[in-house]
Amino acid sequence: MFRFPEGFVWGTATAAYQIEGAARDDGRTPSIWDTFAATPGAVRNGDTGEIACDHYHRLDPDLDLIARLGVGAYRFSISWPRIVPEPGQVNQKGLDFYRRLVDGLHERGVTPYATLYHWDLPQYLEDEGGWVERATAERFAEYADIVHEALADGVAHYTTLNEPWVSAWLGYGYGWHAPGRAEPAAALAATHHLLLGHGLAAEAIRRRDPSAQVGITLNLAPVGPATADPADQAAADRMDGQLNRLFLDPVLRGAYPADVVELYRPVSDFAFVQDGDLATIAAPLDFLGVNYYRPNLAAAEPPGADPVAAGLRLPPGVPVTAMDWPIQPDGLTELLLRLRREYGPVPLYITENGAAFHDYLDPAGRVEDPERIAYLDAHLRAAHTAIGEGVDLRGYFVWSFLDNFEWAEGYSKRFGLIYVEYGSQRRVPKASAGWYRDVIRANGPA
Ligand code: GBH
Repeated sequence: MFRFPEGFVWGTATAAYQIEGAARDDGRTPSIWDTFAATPGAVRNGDTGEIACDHYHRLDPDLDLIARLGVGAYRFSISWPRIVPEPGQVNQKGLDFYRRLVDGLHERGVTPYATLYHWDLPQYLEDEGGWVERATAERFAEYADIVHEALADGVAHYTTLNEPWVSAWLGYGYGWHAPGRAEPAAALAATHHLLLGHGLAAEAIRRRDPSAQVGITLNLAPVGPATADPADQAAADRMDGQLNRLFLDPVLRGAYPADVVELYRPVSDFAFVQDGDLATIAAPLDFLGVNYYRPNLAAAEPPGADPVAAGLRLPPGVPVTAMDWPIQPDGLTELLLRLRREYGPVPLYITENGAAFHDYLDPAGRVEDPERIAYLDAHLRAAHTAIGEGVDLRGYFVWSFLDNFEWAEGYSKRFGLIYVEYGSQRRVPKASAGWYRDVIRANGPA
């Protein structure tokens, strides 16, 4: 009953800064996350990605664990400061690591899906203004070109950016993520330059290989009003505008949403948008990556306050994960149907879905995580429902392969299918890893 289409891609995902460690090895220079994590008070418990899961030094055993999960695909990201450690330099040792990763996946029958940017901007670029500056979009396209030249024969699928909303708004708008700036005008400029970087990078990759599969991954959430009060509905429209449509509309329709431009008129005139930019940004995608964790509930924010940062509410009585995110799988069906209805038939992948729970290694050496199994099972069923309604969903990647550095939450939140004991770096597959293996074997949940 829950069989997925023939050829459906089953995968799992990670990001470079969250797992690699080896922050100073083989010529890597700091990213904005090294700098931010070293700032007192920025990350819970003062955690950093300096060692993380030490994946950089444990590549082969980790590849064996990926193979044992039975996945057909592995989504990873490439660390920009490993590849371009100084302006204008190319670091062969950095490229070699990803070459070993890609070759190791192929040897094990796993298809690589590479993400070019999962939030680790070289610090030297931030020192020049980071994503607030147009030049960063151009530097990103050059970096994409270098990576593609090195890996083209091994990687067919590229995601330019992971969740540009998070980079722009958590990084430059609210200061909760690196680089820790809290200026809405900077977040808007960063939004545009990230999207321009996506467009320019896609162009660079397609110039070398017109058959490359190039997409972008967005964090998307359906947004509803907290009450029937029209003021809450208006707040939900603003939240949806900033979180979803500010990214979907330029990429899939070639225009910024007029209501969002109007909302931010007091802080920005959008003068950073130059002739031709939107055509670059809106070049057809080979796929759209969707990261889904939870739907959002909006209440009227105080005048002038940010609609997302100030308007978010929790639905009463709904169970939550260890992140305090409500568990609402129906939101995934709703989101996928909306994408199809409002943005047309672009091929979709769920490039992330998963949950943190309070996992622990029991005295018998096992990690029992029935809540994660229930979460993943329910979300797969929700995705299957959308496919039944005509959504062109091509694959699903569990976040995450390993427990890892959960950004501002440090190591306190565990999303992995595999438990990581950080002191010893011992890996223990959780019960959910065995469950996922069975799902993949049967091409759907039992
Ligand atoms: C993803 O981010 C990341 O890609 C991944 O690296 C990370 O480890 C994983 O998820 C788990 O966090 O709820 O309205 O305040 C997800 C980030 C969380 C997206 C917070 C937007 C903020 C909007 N998301 N959410 S809101």
